[in-house]
Amino acid sequence: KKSLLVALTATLSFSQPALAKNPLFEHVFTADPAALVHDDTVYLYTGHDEAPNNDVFFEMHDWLVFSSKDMKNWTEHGPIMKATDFKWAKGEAWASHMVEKDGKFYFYTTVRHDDTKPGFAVGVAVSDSPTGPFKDAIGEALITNDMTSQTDNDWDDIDPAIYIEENGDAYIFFGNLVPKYAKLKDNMIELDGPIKVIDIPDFTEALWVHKKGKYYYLSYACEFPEKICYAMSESIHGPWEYQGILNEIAGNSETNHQSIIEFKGKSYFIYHTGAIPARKGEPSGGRFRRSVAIDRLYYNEDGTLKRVIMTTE
Ligand code: FUB
Repeated sequence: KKSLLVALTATLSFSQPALAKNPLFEHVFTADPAALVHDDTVYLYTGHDEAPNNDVFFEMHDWLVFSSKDMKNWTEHGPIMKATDFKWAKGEAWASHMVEKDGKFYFYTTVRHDDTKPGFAVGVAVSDSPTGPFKDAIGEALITNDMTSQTDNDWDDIDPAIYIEENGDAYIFFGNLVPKYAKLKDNMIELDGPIKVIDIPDFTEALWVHKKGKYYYLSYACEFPEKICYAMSESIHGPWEYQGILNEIAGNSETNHQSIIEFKGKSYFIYHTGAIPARKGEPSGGRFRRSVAIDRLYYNEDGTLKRVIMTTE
C-alpha cells in the first residue's frame, strides 16, 4: 500500500498543470531554458537550480522538461537526465539544447568534465522520445576544453545551441567570452570541420540561432550582469550585423539565457529571472535560484526585433 501511495504521489506531482504567469513555475527553480516545438507541442527543457541561497555558486545536478500545447498549461515530466549520467562528467548540469533529427532527439548539454580534462565540456545524449529516457550518444565529450589558446578559460566551451538548416546541415554554436561554431556531421555526434570564432560585440555566453524569412538571428547574453543582445545575417556563416539589446537585465538574475521559438503563429522569448520572492523562511530567487519566464517576441517590418517587454503575467 505504501509503495502505491508513493507511486501515486509521484505521478500527481509530475502531471500537475501549472498556470501561465511569470515566472512559470514556483515549486522548483528552473534556468537556462531551451524550447523545442515538436508535434504541436512545446517541450521546454530547463536547468534545475538547487543552491540553498544566492551567496556561493550554482548547484545544478539534472535537467527538467515541461510540455505544453497552448503555452499556458504546462505538464511537468520530471528530470530527463543528470550530469553524472555522462560517465566522463563530474557534474554541473549547465545549459543545454534539444533538437530532433530523423525521429531521434539529441540533447546537447554543458557539464564539468572529470579530472582527465580541464573545465567544462559539451556532451550529447540521444533518445527516441522528447521526454527520454536519454543515454550518452558518444561515450565521451563532443567538445572538450583544450586550453591551448590564450582566449581559453575554464568554461569557454559551454552553452551549446544547435541550428539545423532546411537541407539538413546542422551546426553547433557555443562558448563563453569567445563565441564559436562548427558544423556537425550527419550523425549529429561528430564535428565536421574546424571550430570557428564568431565576430559579435560584448559576448558573454548563451548563443541561440533562429531564422525567420530570409534572416538568421544570433541572440546571446552580453556584458555582465547579462542583457540579451542580437545580430542578424543572411547566412548561417555570417557576417553578423549587430543590432543592439533585445532584452534588459532580467530582475535580480546576473545571468540570462534565452530561447526563441515560433509556435502556432506567435513568437516567444523564453528566459530566466531571479523573481521568486522569499517565502516560508526560504531565501528568495536570485542569481543562483532562477526561474524561467516567457514573453512575446515581436518583429519590426524591416526584420529587426522589438525590445522584449518583460511581464509578470
Ligand atoms: O546555469 C549555468 C550557467 O549560467 C549557464 O550555462 C549560463 O548560460 C548561465 O545561465
